[in-house]
Amino acid sequence: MTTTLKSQALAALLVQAALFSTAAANPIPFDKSQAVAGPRTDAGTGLCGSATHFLATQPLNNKAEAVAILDKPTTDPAVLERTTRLFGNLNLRNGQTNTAGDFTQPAAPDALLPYSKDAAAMPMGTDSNIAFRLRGYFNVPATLAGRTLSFAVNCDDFCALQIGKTMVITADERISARVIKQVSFGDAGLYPVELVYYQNGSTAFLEWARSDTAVQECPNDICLTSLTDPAMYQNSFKLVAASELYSSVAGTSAACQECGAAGTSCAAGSYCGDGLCQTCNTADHCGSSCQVCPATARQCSAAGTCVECTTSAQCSGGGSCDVASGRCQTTPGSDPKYEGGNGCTVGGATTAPGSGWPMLGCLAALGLAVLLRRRARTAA
Ligand SMILES: [Ca+2]
Ligand SMILES: [Ca+2]
Repeated sequence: MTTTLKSQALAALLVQAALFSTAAANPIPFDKSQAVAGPRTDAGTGLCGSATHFLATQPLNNKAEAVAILDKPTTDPAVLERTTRLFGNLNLRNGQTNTAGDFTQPAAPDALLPYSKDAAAMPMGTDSNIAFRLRGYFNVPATLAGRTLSFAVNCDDFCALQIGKTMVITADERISARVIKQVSFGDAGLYPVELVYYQNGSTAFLEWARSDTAVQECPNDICLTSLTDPAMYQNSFKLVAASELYSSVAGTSAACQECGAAGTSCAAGSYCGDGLCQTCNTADHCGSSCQVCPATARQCSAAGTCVECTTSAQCSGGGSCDVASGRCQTTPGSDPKYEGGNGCTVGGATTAPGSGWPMLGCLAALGLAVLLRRRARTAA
């Protein structure tokens, strides 16, 4: 890029920053209309990342240029190499010095960006020309719903964080590597996230953190103080943890295959959800045919069929789930349709089904009847 182009870009970004500085902090609102499911209770394992080591004809200048690289097929001459996998540690750096960012060892050890010039990088590269896209879900438990949270990114050269359909943060190291934005989730749930990053040359790092309090957004959108500065932020910023990030709506998608761009598709039995190929294991995408489960059977079983329940917690009124049939059963004796079904018959009289002592009594009666019949046969 020529010096003129660079200064023009800088001027445009400065104007943008100045415009934003006049607006008072107003948390970006989210509600369940942007979530894909209710909150998860199992621990997450991180986001899916796709990193491309690209052939640079000139440095990338904005998100759209990075996305264009990331969407290219691996056969494209601009794509030198691509790797996809789970990323649990969103505290990344390249192999150069002065790339620790705000969060680093010993409290928060950094991970190496793919294509860093370091033998430990997976895979190793040149430290330069890296486009990186992380996709997946951020879990909002009931304890975080309704509060004002503060998201912060710190990156070199560029990163952009989107949640649901809303662009939350764009940080450009030429203006400010570090940006803080307040958000508020009205509802608990699983929210799609996408983090796009690129590195042209020299130093490179990417960090995504959160404070569960309303931290003042940076004056002029230029944050000069480290997010880990105890006097400024009272240690309220923590890196977003792997345990609150997911690679799929249900289960995990460790293969991290992206989809949605031209020429991409997902294998049979999987579907493209929020840019990732995911197993058809949800109520809206169930089984080998990836069917939408009907209102009367909104659970997708492990076998890939739509059922009423897979656990008793999904049965209302204290009923229990018969996992084999996937049907909720009411408490025995209270539902006419089960009456007599599990009872035992002694001398033509049906005994009501039950558990515990009544059942033992029933078995004892059966045993006595058999004994009496044998005696009668012996006598005859
Ligand atoms: Ca760091
Ligand atoms: Ca850089």
